[in-house]
Amino acid sequence: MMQLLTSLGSPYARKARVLIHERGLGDQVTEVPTKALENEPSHLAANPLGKIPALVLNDGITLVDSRVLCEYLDGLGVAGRPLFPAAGPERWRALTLQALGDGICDAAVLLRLEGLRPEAQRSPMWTERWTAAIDRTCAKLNGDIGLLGGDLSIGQTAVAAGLDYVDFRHPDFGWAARYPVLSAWMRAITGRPSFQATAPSD
Ligand SMILES: N[C@@H](CCC(=O)N[C@@H](CS)C(=O)NCC(=O)O)C(=O)O
Repeated sequence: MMQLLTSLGSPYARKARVLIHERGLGDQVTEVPTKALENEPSHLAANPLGKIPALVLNDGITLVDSRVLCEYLDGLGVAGRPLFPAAGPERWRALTLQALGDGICDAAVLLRLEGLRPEAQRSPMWTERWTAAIDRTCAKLNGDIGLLGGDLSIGQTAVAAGLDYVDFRHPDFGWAARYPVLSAWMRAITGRPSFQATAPSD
């Protein structure tokens, strides 16, 4: 059995959890709840960066970074369609969307960490920059919703995981009210059983 070091709140790990559901891999992967900031020795042995997700394969080799391990798992899929298009423009669209979705997560995680610092130590400059990055990405996708069309891809999965994480950690961000086209797309994708089964929680 492969082991996915994961948490219920991580938007990066959620991509893998959605993919496992969509690609029929539930009986090949065990989820190992892992608190990223607690530096458990088994976690650091698997990933010296101390980040989740990480995937320990049956032969003990470990894959790190959600982009890497998601593509590996997709190659093992036994149900549904691949989330990583094999080649051509569709592949680059999916990978670019994945980078935008992960980038929303990066900015939202940094905003959260900034918010946990004592108020006097918070940086208005960085707070503004990360907020603007998320908002611009939402505006871009809202204005060009065709980018998010077609069969479920790792790109769509990453964007949805990122936006759901924004709502989870920053409920007052308000992107859905400002970007109704994107919000309608989000309602549809998060209605899938794979997203329903993996909604973020603490
Ligand atoms: N690029 C990485 C990002 C992973 C990441 O930053 N995960 C967070 C949890 S949501 C984490 O482990 N943070 C702990 C740390 O940065 O030390 C991926 O896609 O897997």
